[in-house]
Amino acid sequence: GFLVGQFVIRGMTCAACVNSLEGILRKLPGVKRAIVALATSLGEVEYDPSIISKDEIVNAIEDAGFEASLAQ
Ligand code: 9UX
Repeated sequence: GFLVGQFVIRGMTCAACVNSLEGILRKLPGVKRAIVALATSLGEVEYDPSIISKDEIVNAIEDAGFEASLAQ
């Protein structure tokens, strides 16, 4: 089944950052849903752990130019 991961994302400074990052996350294989909040620096991603891991999601966020860590 799907899991939900929460990530702390640093380095987002405008709404376009949020939209861009959400688009990148939603295109990742295994990602079903992605919501990013600028005000709280948090991202929530629903994903299939048989296809993608939390660490791979962190790496994708960092490849997009932000700093990411696991929130839980
Ligand atoms: Mo806004 Mo984010 O101009 O990298 S898109 S700061």
